[in-house]
Amino acid sequence: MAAETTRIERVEHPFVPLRYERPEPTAQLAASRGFLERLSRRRTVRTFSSEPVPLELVQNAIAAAGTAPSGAHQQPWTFVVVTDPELKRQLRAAAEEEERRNYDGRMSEEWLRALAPLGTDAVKSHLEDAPYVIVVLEQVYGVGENGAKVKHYYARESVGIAVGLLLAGLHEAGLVALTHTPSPMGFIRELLGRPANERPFCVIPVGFPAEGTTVPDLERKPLAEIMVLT
Ligand code: IYR
Repeated sequence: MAAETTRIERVEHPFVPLRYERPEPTAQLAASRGFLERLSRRRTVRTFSSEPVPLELVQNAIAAAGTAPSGAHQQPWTFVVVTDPELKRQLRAAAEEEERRNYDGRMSEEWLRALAPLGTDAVKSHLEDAPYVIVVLEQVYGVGENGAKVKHYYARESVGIAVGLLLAGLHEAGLVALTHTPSPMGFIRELLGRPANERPFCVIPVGFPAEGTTVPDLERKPLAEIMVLT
């Protein structure tokens, strides 16, 4: 019976052979080390040059993000690439208004202390300076034919994975980015005129670093601290 069911499903949802080329062990190790070394050099940057960036670099990184695995392969993400200076200005103004309230009382002392090493404040010039501001939206549910709601599974987790790939792709392209989570983010959906099923997930200004950019002197946890082998 089980075999029968499987056969019928395979006719409706056929599989194709996996395209997989097993690398030589030495090439495999070199690729893995190279990837780690390149990613280790990624830093979050908060000051951007307004120098233009070829659009294809951003398109390719977003297409790479779109290769992320997702719950039930529903691909519950939208990436809005904001380039219009007026829209960027409005984004900045709205974000700064909210952030001023955060920094002037909405955030706890403990939170402010945790952020102190990063040097963040309510000034969000990156939203205007960076040539691209990618707004990542989570499709909380899908919209089917005649507007019916389609349940999405693990949308948040899926979008989180996609953002990881996006950041890696931008870094590979020699660009810098900031993973920015304005809070609250509701204003963004309105400003961009996005539909009700899309919830802003994060905002990623992208570009080249401004001349003289500095970053906090941070260290990453060593492997021994983040990996448990049992
Ligand atoms: N959303 C605020 C505060 C902020 C919170 C965390 I957690 C950060 O890692 C950085 C900033 C802001 O954008 O400034």
